[in-house]
Amino acid sequence: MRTYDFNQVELKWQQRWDEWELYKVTEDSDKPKFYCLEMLPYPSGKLHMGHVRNYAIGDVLARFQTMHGYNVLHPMGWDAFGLPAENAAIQRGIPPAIWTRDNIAYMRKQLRRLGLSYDWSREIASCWPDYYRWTQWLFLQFYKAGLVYKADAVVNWCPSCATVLANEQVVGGNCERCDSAVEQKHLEQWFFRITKYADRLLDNLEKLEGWPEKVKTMQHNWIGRSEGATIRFPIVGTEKTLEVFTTRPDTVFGVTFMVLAPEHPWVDELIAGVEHEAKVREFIGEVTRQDEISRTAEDTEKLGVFTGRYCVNPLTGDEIPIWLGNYVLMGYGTGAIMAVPAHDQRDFEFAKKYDLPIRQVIADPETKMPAEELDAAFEAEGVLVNSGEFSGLDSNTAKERITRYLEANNLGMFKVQYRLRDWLISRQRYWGAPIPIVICDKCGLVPVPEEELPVLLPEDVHFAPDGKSPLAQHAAFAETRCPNCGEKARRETDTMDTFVCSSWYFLRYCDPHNSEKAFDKDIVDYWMPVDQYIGGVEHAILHLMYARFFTMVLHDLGLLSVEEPFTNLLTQGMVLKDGFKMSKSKGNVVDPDHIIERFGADTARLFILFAAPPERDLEWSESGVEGAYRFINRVWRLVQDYVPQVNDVEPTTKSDGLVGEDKELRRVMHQTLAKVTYDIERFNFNTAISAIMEYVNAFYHYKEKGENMALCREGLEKLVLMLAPFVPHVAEELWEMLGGTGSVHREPWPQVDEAALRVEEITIVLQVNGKVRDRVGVPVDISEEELKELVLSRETLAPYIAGKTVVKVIIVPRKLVNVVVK
Ligand code: ANZ
Ligand code: ZN
Repeated sequence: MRTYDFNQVELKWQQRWDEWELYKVTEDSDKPKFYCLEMLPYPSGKLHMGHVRNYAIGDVLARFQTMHGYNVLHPMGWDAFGLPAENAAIQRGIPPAIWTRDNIAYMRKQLRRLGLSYDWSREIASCWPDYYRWTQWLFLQFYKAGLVYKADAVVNWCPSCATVLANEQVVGGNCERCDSAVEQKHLEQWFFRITKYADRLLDNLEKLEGWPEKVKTMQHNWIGRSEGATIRFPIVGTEKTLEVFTTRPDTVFGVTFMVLAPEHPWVDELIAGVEHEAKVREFIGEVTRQDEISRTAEDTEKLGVFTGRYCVNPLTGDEIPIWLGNYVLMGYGTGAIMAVPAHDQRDFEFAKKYDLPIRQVIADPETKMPAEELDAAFEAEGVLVNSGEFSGLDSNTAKERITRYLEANNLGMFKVQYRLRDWLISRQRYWGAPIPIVICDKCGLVPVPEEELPVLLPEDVHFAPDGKSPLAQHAAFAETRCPNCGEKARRETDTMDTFVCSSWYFLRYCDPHNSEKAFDKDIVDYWMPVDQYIGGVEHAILHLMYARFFTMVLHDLGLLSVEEPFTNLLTQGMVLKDGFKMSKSKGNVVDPDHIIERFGADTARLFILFAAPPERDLEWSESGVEGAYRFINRVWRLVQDYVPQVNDVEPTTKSDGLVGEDKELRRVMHQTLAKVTYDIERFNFNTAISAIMEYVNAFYHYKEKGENMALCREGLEKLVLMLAPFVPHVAEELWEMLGGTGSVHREPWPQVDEAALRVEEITIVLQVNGKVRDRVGVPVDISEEELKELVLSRETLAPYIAGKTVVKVIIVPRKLVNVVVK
């Protein structure tokens, strides 16, 4: 008897798969396609368990769909630009290109060792010139379409990483990566005009039926659509009107002051020459050193200063003071607000602190009366009071009427405002795709001609943590000639946010070697959309939003047909150890390499898939891993025990003629198959595996007495086929032992024989005091208790039993029931 040697088995089959090019796919119009995609990893050095989980889930699905006759695209690649490579260069003097290349080589080996069914001929890395050439080309298409612009921006600046950070990369005022305090800084930056797509990104969410609700809610809130109005307040003594955005035009009669963001462009002009100008300037200095997040935090003290200027409330005619305040941000609406302290808590706190008037204009719809005194803002909607001709209206009607009044009098208009900002894509870093633009003194910003792409990233750069991009100091890169006028000019030395690179990689996988285009439209149209996308929930907002945006733009540019990239999305849970996410700092990391060394890839995969449903967090368990290993051994022995007896036998195909234990085993077999099929389709891998385990128990049980080899043959084949997506190597080995030729992964998924599911019925004779009174059909496996109950409640026997006492019920199994009455 051969023992299970996982190393020998796994390496043998991995080598065969390579030789056979088993996972290589091409477009095939005769087959339905299935695009199974897992989020590509950052090549940080080594795989962690989260990767293993993510990829094991995808692999089950890819293999399952292949067995269902789909032409499955299952690719893998590397999100290879980014900061860690540069930090390694600064700290350890290894060039980013080398560091990245070595990490990719190591991690690729790890992925192969896990036996994942990737078509490696489609591998891509975002840092390879034949990839970023097309990232740059896409940038230029966006540029031509007016979806890219350069503008001065106040940006989050990490002094330690010396780079601009997106708002989302600032956590609690600190850099997400290195935790240093983030500063605010003015810089010329490149933006993608994603706000142009805000409505579509929002509206389409409804159509994404295969996405988790929680992810859609997060995107919904991120886009943050608000309906309201802009209202213009004339500034006293000038020709200017101050415009605000409000969601509550119904409260306009309650405005008692105005607040501008300290960065508002009119501040300088407004305060020039006012008495306490110096004091105001000091305040501005203080606030602009605070970051946005702490400025707007609920518990941050509302601080402000009076500008010395007034404007007019266009509805009441009142003159009201203009203040500056820390809680108003330049990046939202118009950077100015009308303050309604009676109905907005922030304004309320501000008014209390600076002793500004509070006027209630919305009353509780029950009492319809203003309160004597408010101890907090009344923020709900209600009935208007103290609001002239609009008093008595409910908030909703008033919003509409007041907005119409403003529009009619040219004082404002209906407005939809989004929280979503344009996407800041430039980074003052080296290890990224260079932005393909030349800056010419005469011609301005000039796109690099497409035929000159890629703008290659030089490898001989000098790193110093001095806050400047190494590219800017690299003369051979930075100095160039203007493509337009031929004069000396400089290259843009900013590189692109890595999220740009990962916003279209799923398209390049479809046509990865195209040297003429980013991708061929027909080919992309064959594969897209991705049928199943699998990844971490940490990408619920940015990556998924950006990828959707890219797909919509490329659709609009006629480069592909779909408009949404991902039909179904699965966000997998974390891998925990002792209740915490595995992390170096907690010291609770389990290294996939060690698990594979001790138990093999099949065991690692089986454990991870069995331990929890994919969406839930998974608690690592040593004994669970051992259990998975034992189960594989148990299957191994079962098959071995039957080989070679079953090898030249034709498998059963029908339950006709089978009786007793034989018939029962075949029923369990097909019932298991039905359940496993149903469960895999719903990602309930854990319950699918436990059904297979029960089936194996039933098989061992049968083995003690049953000897129908045709039935065993069918049973073992089904077992190996059902296991194939989960434990692909050992399934191949067992398939081969059973005499299979070729790969088990090219076999069709077995069909459930509905007839086999039927529970066998037998006819029982019913007697009362020994006289036959009726007959009844019951399942073979009915218990004596159930049978007794059924008989005593039977109507046909009632006339013979009614009013009498049942003395006993005699049961002759599978034949007869005799009720004895007195
Ligand atoms: C007057 C008012 C009265 C407001 C009231 C609210 C309640 P959302 O829902 O997020 O769109 N606002 C507008 N621009 C702002 C900025 N740049 N910085 C800080 N706050 C700003 O919120 C819109 C509301 O947030 C606006 O409606 C405005 O305050 C404030 F009883 O205007 B409201
Ligand atoms: Zn020029």
